[in-house]
Amino acid sequence: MKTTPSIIHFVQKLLIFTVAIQLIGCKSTSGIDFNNIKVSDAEATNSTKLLYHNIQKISKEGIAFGHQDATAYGIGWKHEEKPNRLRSDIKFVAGELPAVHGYDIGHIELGKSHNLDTVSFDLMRDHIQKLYDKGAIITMSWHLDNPVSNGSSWDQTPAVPAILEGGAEREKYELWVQRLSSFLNSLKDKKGRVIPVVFRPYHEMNGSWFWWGGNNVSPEDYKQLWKETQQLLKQNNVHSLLYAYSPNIVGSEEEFQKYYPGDEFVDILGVDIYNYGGNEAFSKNIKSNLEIVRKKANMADKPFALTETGNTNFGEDPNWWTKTFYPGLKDSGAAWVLLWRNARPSHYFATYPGEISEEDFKEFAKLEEILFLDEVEDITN
Ligand code: BMA
Repeated sequence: MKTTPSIIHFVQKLLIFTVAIQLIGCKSTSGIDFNNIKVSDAEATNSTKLLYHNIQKISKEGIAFGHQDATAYGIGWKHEEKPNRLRSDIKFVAGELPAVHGYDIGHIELGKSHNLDTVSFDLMRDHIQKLYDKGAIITMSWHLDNPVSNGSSWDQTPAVPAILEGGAEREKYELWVQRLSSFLNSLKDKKGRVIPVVFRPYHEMNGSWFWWGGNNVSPEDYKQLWKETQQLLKQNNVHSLLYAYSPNIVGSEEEFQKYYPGDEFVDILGVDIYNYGGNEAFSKNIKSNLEIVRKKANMADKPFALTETGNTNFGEDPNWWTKTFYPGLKDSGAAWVLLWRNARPSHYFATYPGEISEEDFKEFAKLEEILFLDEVEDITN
C-alpha cells in the first residue's frame, strides 16, 4: 500500500511531538524541572515549587529582609489614608521595600472582613497580589481564636483534642479551615494562578501562651493537628502552600524536635527569637538557635529562616541593627528574617522615620548580605 509509510511517518512525528510537549510541560522557560522539586504537598502547583526553588536560591546569596504588615500600616500612618501608594516604614527609611512580607490571617476563620489587627482581608489580598508581582515572598501566620472557648489565640483553654478528627468541635474546625482555604485560593496572580504562600501555622508551640502550645497540648496531639490541618487544606484544593515549622527560641535540638511533625509534612524550618533577655543574650541566641535549625535543615535538605524577630526595647538602642542583630545573623545561612509589626510607638519591632535606630538601619540595609525586594528579584529572575 502506497499510504503506509506516510502514515507511519505521521504517527512517529506525532509521538515525538507529544513527548516533547510533555517534557516542556514540566519545565519552565528557565529550565526548572518541576518534577524534581519535592515539597510536602505532592500536588503543589508549579508556582509553589518555584517559590521553594527561589527560597533555596536566595539562601545561597544572602538573607532576605522581611517585615510583618509592612505596607498595611506603620507608625503614624495607615494604608487606607493614601490607598494608591504602596508605603512602608522600611522604604521610608532605607528607600527599599522588604523582600518578604508577613501577614496574619487570624479571624479569617470567623468569616470576618478584617484580621485581629484590623487589617482588611481585601487589602491583604490586594497587597499580596501587587507585592508578589514585584517578586516578593509572602508568609502567613495564623493567630486563630480558641475553637473551644471562643477566646483569642492566647486563651489557654485546651482545645486541640476537640478539633482533631472525631472531636467535639471538629465540624467548626472544618468550617474554619474551609474559610481559610477560600481566602488562600482567592489570591491570584496576573495570569490567574494561585499565589504561593509560606504558611506558618501553630507557631511558637513550645511556649504555653497559645492554646496550641506548651502545657496546653501534648506533642502527639500537636503533630496530629498539623497533619490533619494539612490534609483538610489539600482536600479543599489548596495546593499553593509551603509549610513552615517554627518554635519559639529553643534550648536544645531536642526542644526544637519535640513538636516536629516530620520531614514529609514540613518544607521550611524556622525559629522565632526576640530580645526579651537583653541584647547580649539575643545576639548569642540567634547564633546558637540558627545553628540548631541549620543543622536540622541541612539534614532534611530544606531551607530555614528566622521567622519572627525584633527589638522589644522600644526606643532604647541606636545601634541595634549593626551591633546586636547583624552579628547574630551574619553568615547564618538563613533564607530570610521577618521583623514583627510596627503597630504603634509602644509596640514596634523594626524602625521608622525619626526612630532612634533609623541611621543604623540604613547602614544595616547597605550590607551585601541583607537583601531587599529588588535584590531578591535579581536573584530569582
Ligand atoms: C502579637 C502582637 C499582637 C498581635 C499579634 C498578631 O505579637 O503584635 O498585638 O495581635 O501579634 O499579629
